[in-house]
Amino acid sequence: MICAFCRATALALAVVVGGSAASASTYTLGGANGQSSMYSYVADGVQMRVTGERKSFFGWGSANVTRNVGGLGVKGGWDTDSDLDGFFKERITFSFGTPVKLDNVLFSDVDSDDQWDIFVDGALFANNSSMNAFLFGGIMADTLTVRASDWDDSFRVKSVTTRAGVIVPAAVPVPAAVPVPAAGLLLLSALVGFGALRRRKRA
Ligand SMILES: [Ca+2]
Ligand SMILES: [Ca+2]
Ligand SMILES: [Ca+2]
Repeated sequence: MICAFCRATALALAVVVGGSAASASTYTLGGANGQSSMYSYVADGVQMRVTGERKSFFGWGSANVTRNVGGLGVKGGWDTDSDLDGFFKERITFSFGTPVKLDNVLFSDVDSDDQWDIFVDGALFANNSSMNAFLFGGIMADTLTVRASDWDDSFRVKSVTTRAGVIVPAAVPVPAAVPVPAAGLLLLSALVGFGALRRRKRA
């Protein structure tokens, strides 16, 4: 039997989820089985390209993105695991056509030993996280990168959700303007000084 409080909480949660869904765009990544050097998705007119990489002795190199109903993974070389896995040090990058406000990313095929490192615009945002869905709080991003943290991590990226709304570029610091009275005084004293100089020259 479901307790009344639990049911009320579940209902409230459903309302919250339903409410936020109206103002968010979700890229659902799962689809027909396959692999490609790049997958492309569109949500609310914003294109998102997905590419994969794998780290070898020579550094990061491109690898195929794999797809199944559960979401996207990465596979390349001798890799037999089509998930995004840490054994072959794989990472997957989502590049947006225009900057977006990130809301969350959802993972699938997640076991208790799976963790991810998250990068926003190339900068580390979260290390060794197991938060699923991972919440971004609306941070602005051109790219989102997910990397398997350790050798034993193996999972898929199921969806990426962005928030609706006009993107306001980060404010550029502007030097403080000199208050008008002070500027006026400065100008006045300069003029007076200039005038005095001219009078002295003429004399
Ligand atoms: Ca893999
Ligand atoms: Ca797993
Ligand atoms: Ca792990």
